Order: sequence, then structure tokens, then C-alpha cells
Amino acid sequence: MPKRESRAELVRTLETIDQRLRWLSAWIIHNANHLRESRDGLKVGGHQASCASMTAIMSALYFHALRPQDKVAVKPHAGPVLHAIHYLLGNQTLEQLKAFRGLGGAQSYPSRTKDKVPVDFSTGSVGLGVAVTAFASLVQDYLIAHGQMPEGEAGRMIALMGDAELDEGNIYECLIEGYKHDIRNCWWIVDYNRQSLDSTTADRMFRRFDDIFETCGWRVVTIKHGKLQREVFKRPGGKAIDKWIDDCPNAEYAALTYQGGAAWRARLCADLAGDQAALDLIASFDDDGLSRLMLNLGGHCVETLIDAFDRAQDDVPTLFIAYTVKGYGLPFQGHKDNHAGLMNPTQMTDYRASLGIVEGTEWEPFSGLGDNSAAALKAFLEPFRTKLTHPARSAPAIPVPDRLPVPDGAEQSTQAAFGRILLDLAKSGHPLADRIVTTSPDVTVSTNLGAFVNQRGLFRRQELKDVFAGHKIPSPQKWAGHEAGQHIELGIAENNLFLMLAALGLSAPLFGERLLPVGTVYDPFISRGLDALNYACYQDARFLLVATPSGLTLGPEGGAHQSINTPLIGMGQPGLTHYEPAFADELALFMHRAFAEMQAPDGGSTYLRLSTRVIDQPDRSSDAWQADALAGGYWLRAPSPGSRAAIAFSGAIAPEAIAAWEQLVDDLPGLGLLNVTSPDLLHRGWSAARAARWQGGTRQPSHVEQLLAPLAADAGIVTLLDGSPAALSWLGGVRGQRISPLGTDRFGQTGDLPDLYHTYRLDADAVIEAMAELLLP
Ligand SMILES: Cc1ncc(C[n+]2csc(CCOP(=O)(O)OP(=O)(O)O)c2C)c(N)n1
Ligand SMILES: [Mg+2]
Repeated sequence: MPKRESRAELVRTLETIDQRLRWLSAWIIHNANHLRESRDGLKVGGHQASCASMTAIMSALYFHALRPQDKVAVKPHAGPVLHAIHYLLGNQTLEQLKAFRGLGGAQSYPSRTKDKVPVDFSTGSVGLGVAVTAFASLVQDYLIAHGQMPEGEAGRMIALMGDAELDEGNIYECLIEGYKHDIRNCWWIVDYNRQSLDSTTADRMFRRFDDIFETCGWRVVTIKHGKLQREVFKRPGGKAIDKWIDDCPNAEYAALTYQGGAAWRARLCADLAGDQAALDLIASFDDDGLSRLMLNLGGHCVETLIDAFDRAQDDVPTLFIAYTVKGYGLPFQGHKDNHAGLMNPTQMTDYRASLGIVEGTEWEPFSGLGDNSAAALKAFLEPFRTKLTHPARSAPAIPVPDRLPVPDGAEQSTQAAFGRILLDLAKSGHPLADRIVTTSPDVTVSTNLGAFVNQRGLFRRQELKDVFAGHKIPSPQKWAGHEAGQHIELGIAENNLFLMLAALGLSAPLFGERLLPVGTVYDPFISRGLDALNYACYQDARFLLVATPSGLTLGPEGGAHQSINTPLIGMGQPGLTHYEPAFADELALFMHRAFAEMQAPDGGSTYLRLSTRVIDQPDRSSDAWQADALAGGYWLRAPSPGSRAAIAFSGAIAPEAIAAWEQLVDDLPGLGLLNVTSPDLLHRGWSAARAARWQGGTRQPSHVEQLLAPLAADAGIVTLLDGSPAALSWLGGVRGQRISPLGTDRFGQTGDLPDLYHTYRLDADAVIEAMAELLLP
């Protein structure tokens, strides 16, 4: 802890930084909106008010409390403040700031992959950036427990968050899960400006957050008043002002903040009319002084902030509620509509002048400070250049075996085969198995992960005995929890699954240790966590998602559990390669690829759509099919050159496609049977090949073009999958061949497979009818 005088100096420096950050963030946004040429007439945007609300908090955090090993998720709308910090440090270029929100420039919201300054967690979709820090702290504990990171290197996972983010349900799902796992080393710092996008937030909630977080094992530190307010409250009449502030509704406080000193005086004098001491105290301030007093909330007082941070130096998860004013210090402070508000050029000129910044020197980091102050500030900032710019971590790749053995069995389901492949890996003792971390939102058993967990155990920081095993009660699941366990058990909350996968999948860049996350979920419930899945992919987290069971093929459990549009999700999600294997050997191949892709510099994550349906496995005469299968599709029965017809199918509905082929082939000699293992890869390859031509590359035919090339130009293709027909119907556009797409676009229902396939036109008869319609005149 610094000495008293140096602490006073520190406070002054942090105040200067606060002021610089507020100015620079406002200027970055102003430049983009008012000075940079607009070619499209669109508002560029940016959030000056949201930035101003947080600059003191960020000054106190980044230039006092933060340690090199800590990681931060920055409130999306405070992105410009982060850029301003790195600009002050000399780590961000003027060019990037001038291009804020432009192509290749500083991003509107902090982005791990696109920004040129270090960003630990991307943010943008409110709530997710907050919750991912809790999961990152769990990942850190996992690494420590597995001896992959020394305890002494543990950092704090910190979220700088807006108060409206507390309305997102995913926050509470994560709190509950965090409590179960006894998370630590996590700080959430709320910019409690009591304003969201639309309005001021509900007064009734403010005490409830304490209850909710404390119930979940968090320490809650409320930073309500700044030093000036606390001092004034001690003067005669001060208690009445303190109480008045406590009782004042959020909206009233915000409106008075906007109106300024005279309005504060009128209102306080009216409300405290009977209290002479309070009136005298109010009268001792001029209007500006009174306004300054009323706005001296804890979140704008760096001294109060650093004191609060200094007092929380243990590993208890902590929620700091820092009271702030949205738009603090700017003309629209407190105005309920200020979220997307921009200062106009005149206001900006006044603001610049108030800081002593000479016109034309707006971008100079220390402009307006005076030589001595500027030199002192530069010297203060110097050590932070390296401290706040930890180099990107990398981790050596974990070797992947040459192949993953295919489970035995003439009849198998892809789901059971998945469990078997993981079990075999667990038993093999291959180094890959030691880095796998599995996780599932309460569907571990029903997605066939159980056997892996039997082998490798549940991850628990404190040992957890298997009570049933202790009582010698027979059960196939023998799940003891211990530090070496490799399965992270989650409650039913699919959002948490994807945030867990995001955090695990960033283990290499965040902590320099590679983990290979495998998450399982029922296929329809991917939708429940879709934004979190997108969020994980957006920041290039690497994982394997196994979704099963899927489609109508689930059978009797019925419509609420039968996924329909997930193949389209798989096709539409960047950063995620989707495969729908029909057979166990395909699955082994795709899992093998997934573990390699997860670790490749330009790789990505994988989504496998599996099924519980047990089907006949093909006799393979060679491995020749594999390269095509990995590329998205292969001919299970090759068409003869010039063939007039083909059937293209995906996944566990293979037996219907094969049966239709067998019934049709005599009438249609040369009929092809195409197994589309990844509509996603086929489509992407096709699009990329077309784009290459216009991007100056050479036009190589894509895999799907090559696959369809043997068919006659006017061939008919019937497509079949247990999901949205649109996932395959586009095949007709590749060479202009005619298509009849079969699939489901209605909700499912209970039934056995013959009934369901018949009702939804997914059986061999439907294929034959569709083919007849295509080919007969
Ligand atoms: C999931 C999601 N929904 C909606 C939005 C649009 N949005 C952006 S900011 C915001 C409110 C922000 O309020 P708060 O978190 O209090 O931040 P402040 O700007 O007040 O600091 C909303 C609704 C979003 N970014 N993400
Ligand atoms: Mg807010």
C-alpha cells in the first residue's frame, strides 16, 4: 500500500486519467460521427454517455487494481475507453482510433479477434461477457487442480458491466452454477448509472441485488458515495441530504442531474424546507458546487474506488455496485435518452475548451495538461505499457492419434458410438484423453457421456464421494468428484453449457494451457443457448459440440424434443463446422478431425448432430470414401456417368434412402446415392469457389460441384434429411439440376419411426414418389 502522500498523488493522477479517458472516448466517437467523411448517410454511432459513466472505474481498475494475470470483459459500450487506455499507453494507433467503427478500425465493442489491442473477452451481447468471466474462473481452477497452472499465478476474472446487464437471465443461471462450483477470483463491477437503453431502471431492485448475490456466496460491496459526499454528510444538516439521496427515485435523480445546480437547489430546498441546518448546508454551495456534490457518487470517485478494490484482495467472488451518472460530466448527463446521444459540434467545442485543449491538438494524448503534468503522467503510464499488454498466450498442440478406432458392431447408433469412442480414448491413456474436458447441462447420461465420466471422474475442487457406490447400491454411473476429474457437471441451463464451452475453449489463449472441450446437449435445445453459442464462436473459442438425439428420429418422445432447423443453424453459424454422420466410422473420422481443428491456428469448432437410432453399418472395401466424407459428402453408391437421377441424404435416415435406392435402381440404372455428411461444408465450399473467381483467385470447382458433375445436366435429385429440407434443397442450384426436397418443416409429434416417417414423408415410398414426380413427364 503506498504512503499517504503518494496515495494522494496517485488519486490525482487517476483523476487526470479519468478525465483524459472521458475526453478521448468522446472524441473518438465524435470524430467518427461528425468529422470523418460519411459515404452512406448512416449514423455511425457510439456511446459517449456509457463511456463517461465508466472512465473513473476503468482508471482505478486499469491503473491501480489490475494485475498482469487478471483478465477483463469490458462493458460493450465502453469499448472506446479501452481503446483510449491503450492509446494513452502508446499501444493503440491514431489510425485505428480515427477508423473507429470503420472497416478494419477499432471495433464498436471490444473484440478478441478483430481489435488490435489486447481484448481478453469479446463483448456486445449484454450479459454474456459478464457471465463468461465466472466460467473462466472455473477453468482457471480446473487448470490449477490439474497441475497445469501454479496456484500463485491465478488471476482475477473481471467483468465491467452495465447495470441493465443485471436484467439478463443468463446472469442468474451463471450465478447458480457458480455457487455450485464454489467459484472464486471473480469480480463483477457494476456501472450502476440506473439507466438502460430506453429509460431509467426500476428503483425496487436496488436492494435485491445484494440479497441475490449474497445468497449465491458473493460479497457485495456498494460504492455509493464519493469522498466529498461522505465528508459533507458529516457536517450539520448533512444527514438529511444523505437520507434525501437514499430516498430519491432513480428517474428524479437523473432528471435533476441533467437540469443542474439551480434545479438541485430548488428541489432540495423544497423537500428539506423544515430543516434549517440542511438549508444552511445547501446554501454554502454555489450552483456548480451543489451539482458537483450531488454527482459525487462512488463510481466517479477514484479514491473511493481504489479503497474498495484494495479491501477486496482475497479470492471471494465480489460484486461491486458503483453508483454512477450516465454521461457524467457531459451536457446530456442524466438525460433518460442519452444512451445513443451524441454531443453536437458546439457542445464538443465547449467541452474541449473546458479542458484547455487547443483546437487541432485533440488527438494528442496529453493535450491541455501543461508540460510538467504531461511529463509526470507519461512517467506514471510507462510501466503499464507492458503490464497491460500481456503477449498473446499460445499452447503447444496436443498430439492427436492417427485415427480414432471405430466401435465394433454391425448395427450401431451414432450416439452410442460417440460414447464408446470417448470411452476407448479415456482407457487408452493417450495424452489427448488427458486434455479432454467434457461438460453437459444435466444430460450426461442420456447423451452417452457416462462411461467417460466413470473413467475420468467429475471435476470438483473438494472431494465428492459417490454416496450410492459407498452404500454398494448397484449403478452403471460411478461418479466420484475430485480435483483430477475431467467432467464439469452443469445444471439444466443450455446457456451455461455454451458459456462453459466458450471459457474452456479459450483456455489456450487466456491461460497458455490447452484444453479440448467436448459438450453434449439434446439437439433441439441448442436453440436455448444459441446466442451464447454464437458468442463462443465469435471470439474463436474452440470446442466440440455433440448434439443428440436429433430430429423426428427421436421417435416416441415427441414434438417438443424433435429438432427441425438445427442443420440450418449448423450451416449458418460461422466458426462452427457442422457434420451429420450416418455411420459410426464417419463419426470416428469427424471426431478425429474435430480434435485437430480445435487446435489448428486457422481451425474452429465442430458441431456433430447425432442420433439414438440403431442402423446397419456399411461394409467398406477401402478408406477411399473418407476424404470426400471429410469434405462434406461422398457417393455411397456412385452414379454412372450421365446418370439421370440421384438420391442425396444426411444422417440417421440412411436406411430409408438406401431402401429407396434399392427399389429404384433397376428402373433407373446408374442411380447415385449421395451421403451428405456436411451440408455446411458443401455449401461453404461452393460459395467460396464462386467468390474466389471475383476475388482474383483461380476458380477451382468446389467439392459439391465435383460430386454432382457425373450426373446429367438435367438429372433429378431427391434430397432427404430429418430436419429442414432447405439444408439440402440448394443442391439444385449448383448445376441447375432438378430437386425434390424431402424433410420436415412442421413440428414433430409422438409416434414410432414407420408412422412418423410415413406421416412426414421421410420413408422410402416418399423418395420413390418424389423421384417419379421429377422424372416422369
Ligand atoms: C442481448 C442484447 N440485447 C440488447 C442489446 C441492446 N443494448 C445495448 S446497451 C443496452 C442497455 C445498456 O444499459 P446498461 O447495461 O445499463 O449500460 P449503460 O450504457 O447504461 O452503461 C441495450 C438494451 C444488446 N447489446 N444486447
Ligand atoms: Mg446503465
